[in-house]
Amino acid sequence: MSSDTDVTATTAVAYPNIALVKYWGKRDEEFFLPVTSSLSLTLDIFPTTTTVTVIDGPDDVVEFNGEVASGTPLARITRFLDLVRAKTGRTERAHVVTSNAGPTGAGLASSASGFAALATSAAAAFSLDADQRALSRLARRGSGSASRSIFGGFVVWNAGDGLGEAADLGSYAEPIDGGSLDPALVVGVVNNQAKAVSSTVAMRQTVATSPFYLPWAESSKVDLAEMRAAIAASDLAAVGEIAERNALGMHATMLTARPGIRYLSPQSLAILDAVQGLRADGVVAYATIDAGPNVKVLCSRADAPVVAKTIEALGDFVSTQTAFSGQGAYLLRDGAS
Ligand code: 2P0
Repeated sequence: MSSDTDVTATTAVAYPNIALVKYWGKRDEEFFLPVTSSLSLTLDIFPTTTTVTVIDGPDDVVEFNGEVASGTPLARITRFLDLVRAKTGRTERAHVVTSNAGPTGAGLASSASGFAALATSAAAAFSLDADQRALSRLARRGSGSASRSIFGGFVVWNAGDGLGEAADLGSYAEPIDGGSLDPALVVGVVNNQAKAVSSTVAMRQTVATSPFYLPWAESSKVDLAEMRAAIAASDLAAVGEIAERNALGMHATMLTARPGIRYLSPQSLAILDAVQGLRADGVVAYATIDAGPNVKVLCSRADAPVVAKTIEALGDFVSTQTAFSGQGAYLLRDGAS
């Protein structure tokens, strides 16, 4: 029996989210404060499960998908746990065991589910008194998009105003009513390997150098307002149209960074063509793409099989996974003994 058994262990589960109005660019890197507000759908596939145990040892120990972490991944988690320790006034180290059911670092939102699960489990293990909004703000400090995975369904991350500690309180996610929408996201997986350029680095370079960045950020405010209205009206076609234009605009900002950053591959473009073909055939299907070549196709639950079949018919280079609206982060059990 491990010496961990006499201390508090908590396990949390969180799901990835896919933004329909994207977060791309920080106004404050230390506090993970975004330039723009964003809006997402939490999925019901590819969960992260994370157990945090408070330990007596000298250092945090992290096991990631069965391997002991070191270097940058370990440092990122220790830095995050330092925030929890600072908020609680506690000094103990933690043993973190985390696993992703889906691909890691492939533009499939593993850092969103990862830090939402870590925030939820670490807060419980260190007895941090935090409601969901506070957990969203905490998760944000690990990875911006993780702020949204605290909640299920459609979620808005309010950018807030200002910089530094004073702005921290105003930047959090909250769920919004999805009306009668019952969307599916058919994920066309063309590459499940970790990306060469991280989102953090890519968005920093984009904000600093792309002449298209500010116009996109401005247009994103319009997209968010129109997206809220489209969701309130349960208008899936409008939701898809806005999501697709917002994502393509985000990729335009990366392509025009100096040097340019390109996550889109020929396989991504083949799927975009197939989605256009589906629309020409009267299927309500729209694409969104994140920091990787994989394409997510928004459609109704009823149309998901035909969308998946159409994408798979493109060839062996692509497989699909169909996701629906999923739940927010939750504690699996309290392992305190
Ligand atoms: C999003 N992405 O809104 C956007 C769209 C990727 C493209 O949030 O630097 O891993 O840790 O805050 O959250 C991916 O960026 O970046 C992301 P950090 P994160 O989902």
